[in-house]
Amino acid sequence: MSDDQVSRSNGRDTGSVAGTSSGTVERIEERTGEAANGNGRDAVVEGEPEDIPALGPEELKAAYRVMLTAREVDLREIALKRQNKAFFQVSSAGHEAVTAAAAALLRPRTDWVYAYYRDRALATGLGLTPLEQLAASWGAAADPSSGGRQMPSHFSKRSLGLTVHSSCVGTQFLHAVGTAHAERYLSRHRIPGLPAAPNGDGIVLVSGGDGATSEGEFWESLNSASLRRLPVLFLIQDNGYAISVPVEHQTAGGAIAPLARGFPDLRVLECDGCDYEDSYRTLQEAFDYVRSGEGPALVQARVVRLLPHSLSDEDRDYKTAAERESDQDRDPLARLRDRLTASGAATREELDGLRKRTQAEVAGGGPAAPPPPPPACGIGSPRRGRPPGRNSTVSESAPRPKWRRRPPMPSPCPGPTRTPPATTSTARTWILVPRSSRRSPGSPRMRSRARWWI
Ligand SMILES: Cc1ncc(C[n+]2csc(CCOP(=O)(O)OP(=O)(O)O)c2C)c(N)n1
Ligand SMILES: [Mg+2]
Repeated sequence: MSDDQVSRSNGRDTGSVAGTSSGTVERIEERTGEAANGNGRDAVVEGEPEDIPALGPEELKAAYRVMLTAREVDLREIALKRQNKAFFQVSSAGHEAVTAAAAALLRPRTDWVYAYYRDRALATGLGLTPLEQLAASWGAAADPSSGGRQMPSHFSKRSLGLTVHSSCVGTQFLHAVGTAHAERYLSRHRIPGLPAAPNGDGIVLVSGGDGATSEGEFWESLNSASLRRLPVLFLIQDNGYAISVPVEHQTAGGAIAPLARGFPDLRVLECDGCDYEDSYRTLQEAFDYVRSGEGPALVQARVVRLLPHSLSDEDRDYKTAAERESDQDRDPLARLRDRLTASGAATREELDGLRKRTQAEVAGGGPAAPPPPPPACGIGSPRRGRPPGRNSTVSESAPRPKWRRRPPMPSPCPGPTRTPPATTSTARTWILVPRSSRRSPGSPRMRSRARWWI
């Protein structure tokens, strides 16, 4: 959907989504339960471009399977966290439609993907299995991302072109632009020792939240991508919050798309990220533009965060009951389920059966199945060494490095020579003395001066 086809509404699609019979959705709804009143967020976009055909029932069912799997993995991880078997949980519930659509449009092993922690449906659609995802939750060596050392939901797998990323929000944008630049450069120039182009004609999808667009890296990357007309698609999942900070308090004007429109050659589009078909159409237009080589694109997808920021957060402290309830009304999984049953593409029984099979697959052998083994060098171990993962040079049988105390550092400066100023204050004040000075021979002098100088 192009940006001139977007119209702002009061954010409520009251048609068919409320009162869904989906059990997965009901479980998420159980945490709320107060009357819906609307949260005033713009959500629904109208109009359909006529040149892009509607999706067929099989494509919609395939999308539903991906979204359902992602939701069930989230629910399983929440259960494991409550049993203290997973050490962290950050949910993608509410973000599944637009991310599943992105996965359907990507070419695995050709395109590059820089995901973020709400991209479970994207990772699932690309081929990251539920057990591979849960291995990260357990901190297990089988986790393809980091061998169990990264936080859960930091989806990556080399063979899928799903790159590893940091927990610092926004860092992925620059990595994505660098990759696009390298991809294009290597497709035009030969560098001895490097392949002609890592992936041939691959493009780069980078995904992030509305809050991450406040980071400098985001603007640096937009500038570079626009300047060089790089093949990057920026997918911004706007759920209205950066943890507890509403987007209106974080982003000038409350939305990123209008701010990005000044960049030359950057195609800026918006969509209802809770609606699979609208997301698919909009992303298809963006992908086509980026693949044509004309420049980068940015899609702002309006989504909802159906659960708190993470399981360590309490959204009742900053979202009203009415807002939480109206978020549930936009649940993308329930919407697609209703769409499938209303159009006759699937029956309720069929979808219930699919859900049972998905739950069994996610449980991976039943709820009592023991978690896979943790990494050989456990998290929290006082010993240092690289994990025995794919890229490691340390084998499990190699002797472990010995723990030793670092030698004291020489004092970086001998200390000032001037007389400390006279003070009339009798208040006691403190400063932090650097660790190196505390260990250095000059440290008693520095500590005594510190008392005079504040
Ligand atoms: C550089 C940096 N600053 C702050 C944080 C803490 N933090 C983690 S997630 C988050 C919110 C990000 O919000 P948004 O980009 O909208 O993504 P959402 O969680 O809403 O999907 C923040 C501030 C961080 N991880 N990195
Ligand atoms: Mg957000």
